[in-house]
Amino acid sequence: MPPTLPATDTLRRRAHDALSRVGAEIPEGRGIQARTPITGEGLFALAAAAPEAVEEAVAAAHEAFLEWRAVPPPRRGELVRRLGELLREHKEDVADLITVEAGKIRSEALGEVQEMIDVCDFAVGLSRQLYGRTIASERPGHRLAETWHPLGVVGVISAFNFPAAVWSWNTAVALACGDTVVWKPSELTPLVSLACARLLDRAADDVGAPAGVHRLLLGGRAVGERLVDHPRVALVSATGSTRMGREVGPRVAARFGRSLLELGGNNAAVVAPSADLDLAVRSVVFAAAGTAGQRCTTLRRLIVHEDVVDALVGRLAGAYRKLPVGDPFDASTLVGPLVSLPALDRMQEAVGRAQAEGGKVLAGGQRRLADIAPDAAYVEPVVMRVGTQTGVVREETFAPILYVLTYGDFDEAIALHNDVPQGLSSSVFTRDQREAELFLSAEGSDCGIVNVNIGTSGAEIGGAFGGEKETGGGRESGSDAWRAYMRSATNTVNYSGGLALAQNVSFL
Ligand code: UN1
Repeated sequence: MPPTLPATDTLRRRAHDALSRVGAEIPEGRGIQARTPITGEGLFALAAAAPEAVEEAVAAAHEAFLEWRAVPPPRRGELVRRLGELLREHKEDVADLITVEAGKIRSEALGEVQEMIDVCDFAVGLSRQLYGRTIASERPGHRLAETWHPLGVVGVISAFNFPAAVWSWNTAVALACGDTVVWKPSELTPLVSLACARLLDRAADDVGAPAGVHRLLLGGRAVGERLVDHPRVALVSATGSTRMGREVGPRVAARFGRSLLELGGNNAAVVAPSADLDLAVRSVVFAAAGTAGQRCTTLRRLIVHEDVVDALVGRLAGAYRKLPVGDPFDASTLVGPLVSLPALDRMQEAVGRAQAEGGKVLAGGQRRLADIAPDAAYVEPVVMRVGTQTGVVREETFAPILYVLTYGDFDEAIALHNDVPQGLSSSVFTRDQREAELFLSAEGSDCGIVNVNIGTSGAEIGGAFGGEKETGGGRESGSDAWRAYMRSATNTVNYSGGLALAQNVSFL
């Protein structure tokens, strides 16, 4: 049977139904076109916020902040708990919208909503654990302590590839921390954001939180710029390309705001001769071809010991040839569409450049389904051998391209691994404990995420998420990433009855 795709009308109805179950209205109008990468066609014309709307949204969020910051943190946690409950109830609906708008296969779309539920649970717990330290004072009768306070309005700018989860990492934690949020999602995924925002509004209503704790702004670059430059936005948390971060970081810094940047990844895995190759192949294929290569944690470089490279690439090429590419709603599909035709152009250009630089394609690369969906970007993930780590291999192309390099000794593998501008996620496949520990050590991987015998993508929310170098340095989600959403105050309390100056200074 020839492959088929759902009709755009069917997808439009599916999105419409999911939104109505969530209780969200579709703000029909002009400025934003909701599309589906499944057919590449338009779904709804939506009203975009005018840049002036940023002022009103930030003012409302600030107003709400003045109230919200005084609510005891465990009570703030109740809002996040309610959001988690609503996400459980509407898991399928939000996942439907993620598949329609981002093209994720079903289990990955459901996984994204699970990630949101998980971070809500985390943030509810966090709402009782915003710990400060008590510090030993050098003076008698003094207490030295650190207190954490809410920061203010947090501006969240998110990308198409995790259209809901990245918002939830920021929002669940920010709300528990006592902040309020103004969200500018990707223009490619407005429907997902309408659903998320509606669920949070409902949660706020249910628990009696101020309505302004969250505002959604559907809009383009001008809206994002106003948010970034707004003096009332205490923290800008932005996920996207390094190019975007290069603009956002300095602009926020110029007004002494804070930024939390999650930018490009050019993630690698090292495969040592002792590696369990069965495990490595399965991990690599998921990390490199999963989500059609459109995660910032996607595996893009594979650094393989020369003794095992032939065996490994043979098996990888075999696995790649069998990857089912197509309708992401079809349960047998593993690779859905790229988000847009320009994304496909960028992929093909990168493969062409790598070939011109001496690379050889081992499997994949053909466009698929163009006959039935000329506006959609279905493509076979590519695995290719490259001789050196130059040119295009050092860049992040947001597509399923895996470059295979070889190494002779482990120090060389680490050097190759670290010799790119980005520093998000990394893995080593080895059964040699010395290699594993070296990779995890200060002399090993320079990334924010460093794994052993598991791929680069699919991090759990309990750990802090983020990376070094051109990835931007921010940390989101678990561990103590919450501190970025709060400000600390150092308190000295003198209960001695006398005056003792620090450093033994005498005065008066
Ligand atoms: C992203 O691609 O922007 O680790 C986030 C992962 C997911 C999140 C990725 N938990 O792949």
